[in-house]
Amino acid sequence: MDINEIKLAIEKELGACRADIVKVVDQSSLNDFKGLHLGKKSVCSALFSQMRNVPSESKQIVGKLVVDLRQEISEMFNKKETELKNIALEKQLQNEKVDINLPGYSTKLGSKHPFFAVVDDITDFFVGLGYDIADGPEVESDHNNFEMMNIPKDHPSRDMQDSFSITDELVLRSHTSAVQARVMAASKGVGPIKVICPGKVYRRDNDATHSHQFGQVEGLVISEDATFANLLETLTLLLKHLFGDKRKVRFRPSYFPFTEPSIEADISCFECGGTGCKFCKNTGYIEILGAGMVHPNVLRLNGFDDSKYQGFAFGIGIDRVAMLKYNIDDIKRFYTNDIRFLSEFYKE
Ligand code: FA5
Repeated sequence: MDINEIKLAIEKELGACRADIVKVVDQSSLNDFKGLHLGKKSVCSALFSQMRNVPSESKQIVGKLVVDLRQEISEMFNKKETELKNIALEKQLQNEKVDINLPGYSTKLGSKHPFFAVVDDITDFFVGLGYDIADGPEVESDHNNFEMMNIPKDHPSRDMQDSFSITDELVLRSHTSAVQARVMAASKGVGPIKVICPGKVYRRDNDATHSHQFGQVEGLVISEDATFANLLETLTLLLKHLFGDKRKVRFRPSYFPFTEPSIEADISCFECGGTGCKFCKNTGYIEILGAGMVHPNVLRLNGFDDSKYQGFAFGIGIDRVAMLKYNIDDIKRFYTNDIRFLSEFYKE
């Protein structure tokens, strides 16, 4: 082949390529194009193999022409390949298109249940005074719930808290005082102890201010010098923190088998403000907590030397605090899941 014939063949091949590339519409026709014009049997390959017959003085010129031809065809191929990829991508984007004009779903944010708002408030208050937080199970041994709290089996003082028995030795705990026994056992007779124990408790009770399930926060302080004055100061600070100065607080002597002396604290009634009504059984006050100096028997039973250590303890009713704080008329509202009640505590 002389140089003119080669030039002619290149022109012809380029013309064929230009005509073929416009017919390429998908990957398969693109593959055919590649096979035909860049493959082993293509004009390009044939021209390369003809190179050995080209006279040496023309080799350089002819070689460049053939290399340029292959480059031009490759560019046609690459351009088409990119074009097809873009078309496919565009199609995919169209299919996955999100209509941002659709209105979104608005989610209503809830708020803390009033019961847990009170638990958190009381917990924060005591953590601020340097108390630790302890926990215990709701299914508790008779031993921890009663016996270690100086309430022996068959003793009349058991009547104060009628619990739900699971077996003779297991009960649903009737007060968070059961955690006292656990904390004291873990301390192995060595003080000081300064803990609160928030949790749920169960009793056979049922009226507007008494439920079969309710919450308490127990407090226990044992040291060589904890006094009754410290107890009164702690409780006064707590009740002021919870209810402010408006509600009247009164302490009165009481009885608990695990404390001596014992007291109870009442808050003026949320319904009548202290004049007397059906909620406060005409007393003007609602009982909120029990407390006292830890009974020496409890110290001894739980491994503490009562000639060295003394302490105080208290148990606050969480639901009662919430009722008085938020003027809630029936304790059962806390767990009947009435959304109208709960939505009163939503923050918009
Ligand atoms: C006790 O449970 C003692 N363990 C508290 C205590 C701890 C005293 C440490 C001394 C030392 P009481 O039974 O009074 O005490 O209950 C304490 C508080 O729990 C009550 O003041 C009241 O606020 C709440 N409470 C009691 N029974 C119910 C009930 N059925 N429903 C809702 N709250 C209740």
